[in-house]
Amino acid sequence: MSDSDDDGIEMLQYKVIVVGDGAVGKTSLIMRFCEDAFKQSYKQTIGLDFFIKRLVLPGNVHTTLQIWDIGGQQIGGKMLSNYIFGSHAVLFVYDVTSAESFKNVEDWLDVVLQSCKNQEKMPYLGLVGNKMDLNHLRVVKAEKHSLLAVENSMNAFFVSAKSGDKVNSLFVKVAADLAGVTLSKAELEVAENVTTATIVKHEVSAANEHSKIELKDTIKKEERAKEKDCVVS
Ligand code: G3D
Ligand code: MG
Repeated sequence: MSDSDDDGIEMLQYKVIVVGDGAVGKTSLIMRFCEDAFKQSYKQTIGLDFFIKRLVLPGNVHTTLQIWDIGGQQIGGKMLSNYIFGSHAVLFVYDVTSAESFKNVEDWLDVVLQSCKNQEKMPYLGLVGNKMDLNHLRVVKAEKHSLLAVENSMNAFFVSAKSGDKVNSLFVKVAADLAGVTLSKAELEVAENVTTATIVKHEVSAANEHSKIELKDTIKKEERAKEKDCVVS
């Protein structure tokens, strides 16, 4: 998806959905990236939230990530397919200290593949092991993670929303891959250290589906007004 801003700079826009079992750290991960903050707990999202972050990638490639938090939606949840449809990337988050949350990634994957089967292009898939700061309690081995990723053409990531480790580079890598920008190791390292102020938090109540249709326009207006750029180049 692309658009131009007021200066005529092409803006690539991507919808990124974050899925996974409850309590794996989806909201924490998004908040860490978008607000560079970690709270011990977030109240359960009722509808769904989405956040917007603008990234300027090497080569002056301007991208906007719309990052959707599915909140309390469970596998089999009625609205889930609607949220997932049209996504450019899906991040499957599990908790490295929970074998169950890792096992359930396959069920999340089934839901996503089913929801996107009529999409022109299948979304980019990322497998994200979170809570790496709890390495001493880790039960999901790196080999299992890699195997699942390879078998399902997923890109593999390990992060800690709590410490912030590898969170920025995760989202920057996703944006770069979607935009077709190749990042050097040094650029990824820079990305890891970029911290930015952000952004806009939207709440879309499940009952108010109409507002989703108007999302795009709202995003455009609000991002111009409130966003700050995150420059990686
Ligand atoms: P969810 O949005 O997937 O449901 P949350 O998950 O972001 O609400 O996080 C669930 C719990 O895991 C929270 O703790 C949160 O603080 C914790 N958490 C999230 N990410 C990390 C991480 O990287 N490391 C550690 N150690 N904890 C993390 P509570 O205590 O509220 O259950
Ligand atoms: Mg949450």
